[in-house]
Amino acid sequence: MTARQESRTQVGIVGAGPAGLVLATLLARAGIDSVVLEARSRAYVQARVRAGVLEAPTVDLLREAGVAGRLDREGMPHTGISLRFAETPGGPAEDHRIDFADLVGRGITVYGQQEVVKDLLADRIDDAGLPVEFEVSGVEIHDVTTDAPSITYTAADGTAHRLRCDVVAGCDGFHGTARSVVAPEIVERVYPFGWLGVLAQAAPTTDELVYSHHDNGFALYSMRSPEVTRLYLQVPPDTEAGSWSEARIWDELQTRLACDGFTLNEGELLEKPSVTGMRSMVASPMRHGRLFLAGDAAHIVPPTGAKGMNLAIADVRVLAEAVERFYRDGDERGFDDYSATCLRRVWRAEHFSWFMTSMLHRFDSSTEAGDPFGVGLQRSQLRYTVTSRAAATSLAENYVGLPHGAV
Ligand code: RFL
Ligand code: PHB
Repeated sequence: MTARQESRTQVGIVGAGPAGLVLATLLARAGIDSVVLEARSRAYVQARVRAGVLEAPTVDLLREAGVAGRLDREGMPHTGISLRFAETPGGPAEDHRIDFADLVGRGITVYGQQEVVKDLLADRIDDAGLPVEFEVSGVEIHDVTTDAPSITYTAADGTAHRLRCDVVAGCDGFHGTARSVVAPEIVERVYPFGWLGVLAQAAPTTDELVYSHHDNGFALYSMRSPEVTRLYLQVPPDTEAGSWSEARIWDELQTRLACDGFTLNEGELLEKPSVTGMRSMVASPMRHGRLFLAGDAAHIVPPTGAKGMNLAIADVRVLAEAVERFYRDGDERGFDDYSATCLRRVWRAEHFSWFMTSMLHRFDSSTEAGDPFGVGLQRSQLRYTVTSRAAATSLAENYVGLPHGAV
């Protein structure tokens, strides 16, 4: 057996999703070296279709980091969303616009997560020549309770490596391994449904996202560009994406999104439909010694509040500041505060995502008797949200994103 190749950096980052790549960018801007280790190929991570909504503080951060050039040119600024529902069961649905600009003076930007990832990889690899190792396997994190942790892994060419560092960032997502090294307490809730998502070559017919509460279940109307629509349907949790024909998907979208004056353009599906389970999960603490968890590795929200990627980016802002303080002043207080600081924002987003999920989905589709009391509560909450300026402002403030450090 050949010996492991040894190398050293300041921060070893596991995972090249939004958390790992934004962290690497912020550290580079502060003159701190890092190496990013990623299990998948560059092409794969650049093509993975996921989030679409950037909060205002996320856009601010990407601008400050100097990686928002294309986002500013191609991102679609939105100043509101619509909640669509019928006043009475079985009645005609109506749109109720939540006007973010009027209510909180800020908006969101619709820009695909994979576009953010492409921009960050281009900045790091193509422009700055900094390291991201793709297609690594067998990642193991060692000695995190000492001040000399390391990461062992097998590189794409089969060679064995040990990366020595001062700090390890576990940015390896929900299915990663870093969380097990921290061994945090986990609290979670699994919802009795999933989302079937499709990406279609079809021009959006409204400028804004539509969240539709319908007797058949929830539907979401979103977009990626002036030519591409992104759509989701609530489905039973164990649904095989392949069991829904294209015709059935469009039929159900037409039914659940039907509203006077609204047309849903249909078009060729640009990728196979996929089903995502819906869960809430919080791991705490988010740190063990010199290992820090960030993003989906530490917490999951159901996508109804559009918070997952934004939370991942908020975590690594806190981590980058703590690491900077450590190298600048030898001060570890940022490390000590990391978990509690992040978890305050995490729990706010958990609550908001749970609230949006609870208000908009059908929870009773599996039982014949249904849950008329639950539906009555949902309708009441929807009405209250669209008729009370205070309630609408609360939704708007959470949706566009509370300022970093505000909670
Ligand atoms: P990621 O993006 O999962 O990245 C983790 C990376 O780690 C790699 N990895 C490993 N690398 C090395 N060794 C290992 N052992 C490894 N194990 C894993 C993985 O290959 C991957 O590249 O986590 P990160 O960076 O924390 O980012 C989180 C976001 O991706 C996630 O929260 C969002 O996609 C959630 N989300 C949404 N978030 C929003 O802010 N707004 C939205 O509108 C939104 N919509 C969504 C969503 C997620 C969805 N799905 C599919 C889960 C809509 C959907 C349908
Ligand atoms: C998306 O465009 O993928 C999207 C938008 C809003 C959400 C979730 C996903 O709440």
